[in-house]
Amino acid sequence: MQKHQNLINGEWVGDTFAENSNPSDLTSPVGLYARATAAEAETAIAAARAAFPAWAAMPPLQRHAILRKAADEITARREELGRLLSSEEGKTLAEGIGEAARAGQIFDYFAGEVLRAGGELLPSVRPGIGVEITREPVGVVGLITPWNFPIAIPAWKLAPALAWGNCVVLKPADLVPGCAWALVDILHRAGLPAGVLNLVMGRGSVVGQTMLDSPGIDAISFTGSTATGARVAEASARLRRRVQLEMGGKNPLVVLDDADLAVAVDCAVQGAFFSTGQRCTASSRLIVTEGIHDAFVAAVVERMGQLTVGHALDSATQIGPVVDESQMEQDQRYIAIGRDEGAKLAFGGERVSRGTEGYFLQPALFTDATNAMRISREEIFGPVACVIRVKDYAEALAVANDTEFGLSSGIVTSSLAHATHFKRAAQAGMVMVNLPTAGVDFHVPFGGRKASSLGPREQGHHAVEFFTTVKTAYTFPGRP
Ligand code: UN1
Repeated sequence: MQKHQNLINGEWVGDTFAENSNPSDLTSPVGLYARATAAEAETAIAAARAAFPAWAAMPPLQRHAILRKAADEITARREELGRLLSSEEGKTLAEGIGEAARAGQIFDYFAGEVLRAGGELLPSVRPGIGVEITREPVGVVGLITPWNFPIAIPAWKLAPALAWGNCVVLKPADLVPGCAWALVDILHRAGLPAGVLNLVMGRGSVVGQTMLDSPGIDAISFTGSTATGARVAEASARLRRRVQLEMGGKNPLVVLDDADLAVAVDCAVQGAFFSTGQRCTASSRLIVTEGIHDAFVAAVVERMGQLTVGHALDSATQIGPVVDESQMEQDQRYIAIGRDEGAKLAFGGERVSRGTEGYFLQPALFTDATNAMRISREEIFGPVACVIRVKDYAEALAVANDTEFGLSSGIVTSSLAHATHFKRAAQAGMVMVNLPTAGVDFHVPFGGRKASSLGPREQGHHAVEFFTTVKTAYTFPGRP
């Protein structure tokens, strides 16, 4: 099996490796990937610090060229990268290739942002004085990325960090080091100077903890669970470090009586079960008004019966495996909890076997759920959704907002009045009308409210808020 080392200060290093497993086929691991020690993580942080002044001062056209070159290689290799992604994470090949292509688009976009960096020029309130507002890189940025988007999330944190002149220490999720390694290899060969980008694959308790405790890291961008996010925030507060946290979701999809049934079913099935439901933007609460409720449930159940669950690389597969044993246990535990709470399991929920040894789970739909049940309140992060029946739009909106989370919120309706009201009243960072709650563009802000997010938005130009710091300079040119 091929061995993949960590990149620290421009060198590939490390001699302890762990197997990267394939959730579709536990007998065919993806490769061996290094596990960094705490000392290696410290070295990576120091290398990033040392590389920062020269990288921040590098002429924009050179930075642009490196990111552009990386974008081109990612795009050209999207099928191979997609296959690697689907092998290590388990989403279908079509989803894997789509995600790899998205990573290429993200680098392309941020290569352009390098050249668009600018500032503001204002007259002072005092005569004869000018004020310049400019942005500077933050310094050394720590990126901690989750397993469910093995290439897109590293890309959407790395590209803006590098574009705006920061140095990076990247710690990808332990379960999916493969795509992060491939991305770092591409960027390294595209010409990044030594130390500008360091890859420290390994355990959260070792590598992640070292990053949290290090005053050498000026900012941390994290995507993952709400519980881990809270630890990142606490450790960072002690060090007065900037944080950007993207955490859980319990996203509502409201379906009103006036919805087009086919659109509603499509949004629900896509949003709840595609990517095996392993998205913080997944629609896990389907809030349905009583006039359409029975027809909607019947149509969703029928569609679910047609979904093919199987090996991620099999072209017929629509729902790949669950990522690993502990996520499988969590999904099944919540399915049991839902039953105990009195919700009705209308479809699926059983572990199924296929030709290979993997974590295959039939997507599950609960009906007769209330918004007070644990299955309606806690993030499951699997292909499990519940239907909550409501009287009318007003009740639907109240239920949609009655959650500790606030990432994405969707509505299916043909009423302009309801759609418009919902866009304003939904307590979420993102609102989708006649679209699934999951699946976002790469060039506009991404993020949520309440327990879902903390700090400035990711993606698009808005990412500038996190990856740069503002300087206000006053000049009095007429003064001798
Ligand atoms: C999407 O829905 O297209 O972890 C992206 C997640 C999110 C990304 C979702 N940060 O699921």
